[in-house]
Amino acid sequence: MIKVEGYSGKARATTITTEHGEIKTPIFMPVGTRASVKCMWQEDLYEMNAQIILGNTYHLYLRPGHELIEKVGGGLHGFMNWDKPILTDSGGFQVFSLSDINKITEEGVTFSSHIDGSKHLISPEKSMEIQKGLGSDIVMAFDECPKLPATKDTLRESMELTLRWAKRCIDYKLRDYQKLFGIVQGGLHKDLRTECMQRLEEMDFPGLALGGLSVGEKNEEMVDFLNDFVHTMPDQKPRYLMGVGKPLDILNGIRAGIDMFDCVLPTRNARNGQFLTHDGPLNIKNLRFREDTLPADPSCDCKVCKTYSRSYIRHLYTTGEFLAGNLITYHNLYFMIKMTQDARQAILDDRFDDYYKEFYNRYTSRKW
Ligand code: PRF
Ligand code: ZN
Repeated sequence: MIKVEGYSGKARATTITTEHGEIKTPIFMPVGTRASVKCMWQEDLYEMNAQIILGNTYHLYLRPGHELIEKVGGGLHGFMNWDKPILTDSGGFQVFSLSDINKITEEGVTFSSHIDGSKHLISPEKSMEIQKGLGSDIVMAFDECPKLPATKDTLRESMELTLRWAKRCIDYKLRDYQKLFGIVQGGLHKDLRTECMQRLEEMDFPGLALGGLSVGEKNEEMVDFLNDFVHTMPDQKPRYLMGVGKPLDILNGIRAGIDMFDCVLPTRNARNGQFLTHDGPLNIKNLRFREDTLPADPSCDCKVCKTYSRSYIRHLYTTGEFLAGNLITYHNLYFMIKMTQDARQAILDDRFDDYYKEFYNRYTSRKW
């Protein structure tokens, strides 16, 4: 399912093939939790060259339900009319971060819905059943994601549970075209991570993800871990860093050898007025932009930056016009996708380190 096209240091460019098309990596995947990338038309996403989007088992199971999505659309692709690849997260992480957990047992996780308080059990089999109904191209195993810091004993126990759940996931019959990714847990301990990865490798998942990062540890600890670990992952399988992150985290991940990323920040922060720019994040609420006629990011060639001034978008934002969220989201996703495309080209030209340094220096040199 993967063709590795080249390395520049540990960074790599690949093509991943799925039922709904190819993904050129490194890639940022916009998050469409509830079958919508918030504020975006699918057309906008095609236009900015989004190659794959993400959906969430937990949310779609609760509303509108995977049965309805399957009945009405034959799956998520038909339901939302998106014909490129889709990856769905398994619900494990969202159950832990959003719901009132009642208990975690060998069987699965019992929780109360964040919407109406109703009680549910998601087990590895239930997560697979939901993701089968959704028909995503890439299905994630059901895992437990402990918050950091945690003791090594806790991390080991959690990792063992994740491995037993992984086995139940891989034994479940999905649709023929669906690819199931295993999730490596184990905190910041290289020995636990290596053991977890080897035991997942014995089950032979077609792709591997790193979970349990960006969950309370220092940023530097995550980056050190990635530099130390990612290059030991199997060469001929996609490598996905889950829920990470900010632009510099992604560049650091690419430098360590990660292929795929997702994060809600570019879309969520957009709705709080934050533009990502080559000179660092900029908040449009700031009074200094009141009469500023420049585009949000003068180095960006997206249609928002070609059309509108900071002053105008600030006005939209401060008066509560919905267009503001739409414009900022569009730019931010364009920015993330362009950044990974430029990184890919730099890898193919074997000049990734120069690209990294240039981006990093400019991004960190100016404070708005
Ligand atoms: N597991 C799953 N989804 C996730 C994570 C995880 O550990 C994270 C952690 N950064 C984000 N999304 N299943
Ligand atoms: Zn722009």
